Amino acid sequence: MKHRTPLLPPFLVVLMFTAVGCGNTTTDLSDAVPTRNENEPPVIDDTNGLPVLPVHGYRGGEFTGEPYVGVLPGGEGGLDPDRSVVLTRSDLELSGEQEHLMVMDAGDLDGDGHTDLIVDAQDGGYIVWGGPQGPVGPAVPLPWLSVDHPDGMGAISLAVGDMNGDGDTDVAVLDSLMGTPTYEWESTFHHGPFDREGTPAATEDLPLPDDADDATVRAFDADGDAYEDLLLVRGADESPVSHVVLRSGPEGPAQEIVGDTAPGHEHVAGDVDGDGSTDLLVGVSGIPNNEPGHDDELHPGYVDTYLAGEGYLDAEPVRVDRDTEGVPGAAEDGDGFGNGLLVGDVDGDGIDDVVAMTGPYFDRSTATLLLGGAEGLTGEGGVTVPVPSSDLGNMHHHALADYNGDGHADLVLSTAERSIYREADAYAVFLGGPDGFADEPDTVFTNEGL
Ligand SMILES: [Ca+2]
Ligand SMILES: [Ca+2]
Ligand SMILES: [Ca+2]
Ligand SMILES: [Ca+2]
Repeated sequence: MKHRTPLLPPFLVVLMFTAVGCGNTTTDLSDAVPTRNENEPPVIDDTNGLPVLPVHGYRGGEFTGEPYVGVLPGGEGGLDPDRSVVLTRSDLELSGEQEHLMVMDAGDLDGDGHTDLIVDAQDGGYIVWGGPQGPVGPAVPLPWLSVDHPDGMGAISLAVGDMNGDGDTDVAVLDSLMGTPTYEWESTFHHGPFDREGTPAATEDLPLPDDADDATVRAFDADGDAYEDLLLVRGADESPVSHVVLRSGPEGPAQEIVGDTAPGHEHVAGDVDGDGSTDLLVGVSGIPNNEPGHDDELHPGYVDTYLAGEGYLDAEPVRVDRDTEGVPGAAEDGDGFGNGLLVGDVDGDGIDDVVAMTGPYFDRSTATLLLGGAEGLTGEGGVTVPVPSSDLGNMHHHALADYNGDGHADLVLSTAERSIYREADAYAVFLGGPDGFADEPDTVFTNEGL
């Protein structure tokens, strides 16, 4: 059964494409709680030109603490918790105390150059406008973003980007009617810019394929033109499923179906061969879904790359697993390779690289760096980083962006959102360099001091 998973994400968790598993009964708590889209492009800080990491959580522990949303700015150590801007419900002038706050996505919706946060506040969807010092209250309710419709219609997914190429940031919303066997859904395209009341310049229907009921949407540029395209990420609990690339144009998103990917669990988009167009990478962990109705088989994990180009989704992807030359370790059943992907240029050669989390199973105990190059993603130069242990839960892939501005993407691991009964969230930042990452994180902190 589905639960509501605004997602994410992942900019923040930012823009990669993490398929959100639902209703699983395995030990992977990460798939039992809402997550954001972690591989989306970093949001640029309003104050020092470095990326910021939008965050949400609880001060003082979930269920007992105070929920907040905000941003962690980039800085010398990768992320600068001392300069964080976090806002509680009272800062946002929202009623209620314990209701969660969650950043669903971020972007400059009013075109003033400051990053704005789209927030699920449990009783509705809101925008928190950005300013020169970061996000500020009060939160402004968004009538077009229902997260608690009386009939169960809740926005499960947003895509933020300029999909009609006019220079203004747009928002595509996929709503789904939960808790019924009918899987009703509706989808809308809101043109930017948005005024300070959150009203879009125009709104129209977003035509999606008939089976979008169990899906989420992500924005990414599939063909290198001025229009951000959509990836419709189908959900199938934890089983690998294919996802649909939809081309955008002057008329907006979903003008044409480009094609389907092969079945996978995880997605990121980046230019891993340096030709200027965005490639699509699909991680297949090989860990079977043990719920009834699924027949996936246990196998070694792998990462498939679809190098962008005409008809690229029809071409055979380039596959990397742990038996590929240069990749540390050896492919084996249950290795969970590719169970979590992030993309960014770590070695600073101008070509995107990939961090693939590795098991065993759902453990994500190591992060494997795979370097991009003229031939795309190969095993060449692959290195692994041990994932630090934390009293606050298992760390997982969170973000990969150049937070200290030295030209090398930095890896953020965290416990955020991966523990249901968390007391606090822990973060570890590995600064990127010409040789990848050090074995130990450069910065470790928790959200208690934010
Ligand atoms: Ca703004
Ligand atoms: Ca636009
Ligand atoms: Ca690179
Ligand atoms: Ca860096």
